[in-house]
Amino acid sequence: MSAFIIDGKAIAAKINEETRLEVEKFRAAHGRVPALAVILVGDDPASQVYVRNKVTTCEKLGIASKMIALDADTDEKTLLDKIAELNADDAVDGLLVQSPVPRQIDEYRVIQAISPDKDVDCFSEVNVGKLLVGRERGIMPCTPYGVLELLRRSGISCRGKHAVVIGRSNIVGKPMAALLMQKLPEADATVTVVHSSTPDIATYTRQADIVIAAIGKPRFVKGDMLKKGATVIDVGINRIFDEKLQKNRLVGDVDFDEAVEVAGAITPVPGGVGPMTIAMLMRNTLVAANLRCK
Ligand code: BQF
Repeated sequence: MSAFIIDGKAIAAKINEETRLEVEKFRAAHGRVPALAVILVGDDPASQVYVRNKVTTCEKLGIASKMIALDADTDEKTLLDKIAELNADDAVDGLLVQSPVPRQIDEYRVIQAISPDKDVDCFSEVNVGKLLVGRERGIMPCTPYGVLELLRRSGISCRGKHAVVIGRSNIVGKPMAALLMQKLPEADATVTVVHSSTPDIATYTRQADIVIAAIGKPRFVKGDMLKKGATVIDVGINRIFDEKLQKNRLVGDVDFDEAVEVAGAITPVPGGVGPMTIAMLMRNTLVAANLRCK
């Protein structure tokens, strides 16, 4: 029996439609639309695709967007000045700097420079702190929250289940674990985090009801690392050269062909978590706009 394939693209489209209607209400109430500013430093091709996804989705939902492209050799001061300008700009509700930034710039300092009220990525110390103590104001980390929504809207409960998160990044692994263990109806899991220094990752994943793969290693999770019927959420986006197709293609952190035969439900790459990340960014922008109007 092959696993149920969770259609992230379709679920994200549903969420985006809900956001579009809320944007319309916001416009009726405030006489303007929510606005997102995206700063891109340099010309990394993957980053360009991600920024384009964000800007085009904004356009579809009626959210105003502003893309600020800076040269690859931009210094930190110039970027921090730009952030300060956008922090002070009343027409901007959400602000993010596309990751990664070039080496001459300290990404941590850049993230902390963004006003927590406009921090729609939910990366700032204040917002991460609020998430951890269960006091978020509505802005949630995009990818982890997207994963939770994907599960909830697929009718997969996390309550009391054993969730194993592979990876401990500040963007996915850590906030994912924090969210999953929240005492909320859509979370409430028993959480294990494994990472690059864990000796035998398979020992843990074989005990998991839900596996969330976010390690950035193409097809790392094999079929024999999974319990029969487990839910497998693949957060990985890796570009590999496909010998058969003789071109680059996207693969996740999960060996899909193997895992689909063992899992009960699984997300594909592309069309799984990726579109959800964008949908939650749009939602965060709307939430930030509503909070700023209070
Ligand atoms: C899809 C990202 C690593 C590092 C920085 C849809 C996206 C990707 C895939 C997308 C990502 C990954 C984004 C699909 C934004 C997700 O159909 O599968 C959308 O645009 N993402 C990012 O902004 O920065 C990253 C991954």
